[in-house]
Amino acid sequence: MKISHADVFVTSPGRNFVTLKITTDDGVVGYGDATLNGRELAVASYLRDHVTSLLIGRDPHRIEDTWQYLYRGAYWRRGPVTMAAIAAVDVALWDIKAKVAGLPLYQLLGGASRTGALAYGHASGFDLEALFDSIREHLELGYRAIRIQTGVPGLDSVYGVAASTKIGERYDYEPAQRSAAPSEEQWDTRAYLRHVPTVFEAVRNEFGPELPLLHDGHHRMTPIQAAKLGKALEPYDLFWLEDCTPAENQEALRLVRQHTTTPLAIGEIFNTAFDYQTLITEQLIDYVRSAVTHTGGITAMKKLFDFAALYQIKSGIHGPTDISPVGQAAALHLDLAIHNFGIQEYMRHSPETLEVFKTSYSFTDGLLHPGETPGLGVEYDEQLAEKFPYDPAYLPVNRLLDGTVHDW
Ligand code: KDG
Ligand code: MG
Repeated sequence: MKISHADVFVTSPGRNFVTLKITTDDGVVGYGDATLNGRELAVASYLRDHVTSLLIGRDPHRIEDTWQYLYRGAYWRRGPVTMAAIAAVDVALWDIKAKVAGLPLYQLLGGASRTGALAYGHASGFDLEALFDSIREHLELGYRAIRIQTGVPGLDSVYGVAASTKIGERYDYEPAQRSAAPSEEQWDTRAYLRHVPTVFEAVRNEFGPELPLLHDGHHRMTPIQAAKLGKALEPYDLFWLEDCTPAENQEALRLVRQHTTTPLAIGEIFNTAFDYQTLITEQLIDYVRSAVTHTGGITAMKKLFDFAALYQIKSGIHGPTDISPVGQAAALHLDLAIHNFGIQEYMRHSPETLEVFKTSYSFTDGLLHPGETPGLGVEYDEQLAEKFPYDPAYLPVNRLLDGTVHDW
């Protein structure tokens, strides 16, 4: 069996996605997600201009060898563009292998370790009333764990707060705005630190102690500010506090950890296991947040989770709507198979997205399941996808009140 074609598709059914399709000489097709929010065309070019021709004639079953060939062979290692491109190839080859075996992918990863993957959804609101409505709506949909993001008094827009909290309108907070340049937002950490604990107190009073609650700090705090927030949130028993600092400085988390028992999750902008080396070996975090799509695919993520398992650190795979349904399905197969599963992020893709990407995963009683279709269980409708051409969109830029550019 040999790879005969490798094609890259860019489409925008509600938002931009990059998809790699690998076809074998006997007609088996595998898909990989190569979407990098706001930088989509860079990954499409990396694949089209430097990778697809190298795949033709290769044995699709040699997944590890192909991974090493692309990673080591390029000489230039790591980085979001490279690792998203490698991830797309890797996931497409796993899709092919599982289809040839006639098995859902999770069976090739060791089989199911659980009945389904606990998923968390995104509730948000500028004020408590809107936030509570959003939480109730998520509970009605069956969510059993919920991320809480709120407005901050004095700030017009805040990361993670949807324009509408009604699911089906603009419930999916989409930070990437369709325009030729990024929008700009404002930020005030002191106002945020004063406000957030009062919101969690109100949510616990209204919804009780059982519901797992999460919060995303989106890299906006210094280590000492993050330590302060972690301490302040301890009475509200968070499932995790995510991305409390910009963690390319891994040592920063040592300081946070010394001050708080609030569990820490990090890694949605990481792209290799090396980004976690200190965090894992020193047990400075509790959850690994990488996306399959951005961290080298199933092959790299399985190794990363096995490494984390040695230190009792669990998974919390990144699953916003800018991960395509192909990337989300890949995550679900891993979630079902690995022992150290923690939780899976699950925002809902728009109806247009789900018409282009036909999925076989399901959501029942708060648990996601990848389904039993051989392979990943996702089909891509090429003809329909052509009706949604690429439309530039950028993530925002954030500034402090005095105009200084800040992490967003
Ligand atoms: O592309 C950026 C988004 O994926 C990111 O902002 C979402 O922080 C995020 C999350 O936790 O889902
Ligand atoms: Mg996040």
